Amino acid sequence: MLEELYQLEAKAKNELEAITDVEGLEAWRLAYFGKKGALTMLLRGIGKLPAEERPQAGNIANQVKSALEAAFEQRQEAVRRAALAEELAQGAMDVRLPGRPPSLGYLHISTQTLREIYDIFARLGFHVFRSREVEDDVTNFQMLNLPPDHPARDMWSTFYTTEPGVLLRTHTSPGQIHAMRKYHPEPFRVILPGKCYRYEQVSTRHEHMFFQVEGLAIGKHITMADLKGVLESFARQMFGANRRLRFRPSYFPFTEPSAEADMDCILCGGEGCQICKQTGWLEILGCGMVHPQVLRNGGYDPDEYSGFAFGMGPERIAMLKHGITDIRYFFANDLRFLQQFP
Ligand code: 2NL
Repeated sequence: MLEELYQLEAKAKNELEAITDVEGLEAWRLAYFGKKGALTMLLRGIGKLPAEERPQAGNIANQVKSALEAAFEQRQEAVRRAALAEELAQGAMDVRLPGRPPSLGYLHISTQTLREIYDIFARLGFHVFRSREVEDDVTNFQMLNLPPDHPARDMWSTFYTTEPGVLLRTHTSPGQIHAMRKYHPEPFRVILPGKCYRYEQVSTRHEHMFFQVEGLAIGKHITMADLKGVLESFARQMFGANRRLRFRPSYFPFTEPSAEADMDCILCGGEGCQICKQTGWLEILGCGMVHPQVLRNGGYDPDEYSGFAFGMGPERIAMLKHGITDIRYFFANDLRFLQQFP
């Protein structure tokens, strides 16, 4: 009997060592501890032993039983650990995702164009003069030869405020008045960039806000030849060394004479095409010699001083340069448009 118990213990432990899964454990448990298990049967047999053998056999049987129970639990724990390790290894994921690259900002296409314009005029001796967007009627209109009932006021649809005589500037020209009043009687050259506002009611093809860049040169002996030379230099630096300009008579209340400057078409070079509407020419800005009364309003004596002025829309310049077909793209803030000009 004792021999049988020891043999059973050894055999059971051996088998247990080889078990690697839950099913094997359960089969082993049934084989030894089940109702008809080998150990159960042996334990039952103890009762049939002669009385003097029973205590010792019972003792050993209990030791074997405890030893096997402990061995079973140990093995069960080992199998569980192995299963968990396996599961973790199978479901493992790489948490080292690549980082998100920081997206670099860049300047709006209008700002880029403005800065190109500043650079070109800086080389021609013009500095940037900044001025307010909220103006008074006197500076925005009257100082520029536009008295209250002047019909040319129709050229600008104006945003008026509830404050009498206070409005949003319709062009950057009032800033030029501020510049003249600041620098008179010295000669000077400035460009004045900034936002302007128009109360567009009829057409939805324009924004209510747009940029303008005006230039003003005041001095003794300034002539229209200076105006033409400066603007031709600008066109060539902006659009290419061989560009040609032509000047067409026009009208502005604050210049006399006034002109529109056209540039030979950058697409067809003058042959006639879609963008120049078969004319061969593209209108790029308005200009003229500063009206004597405007010089006087700025503090200059027109008998001694003269000057030229011009005004352009940087969005229009950018549209020509980059082939942009609608001015409303500029401030619609659609990234699909803006990202084309990084
Ligand atoms: C245009 C035309 C122009 C001016 C602006 C100006 C300013 C003063 C005196 C004289 Cl203080 N002139 N500015 C002159 C001619 C044309 O702008 O079509 N701009 C988009």
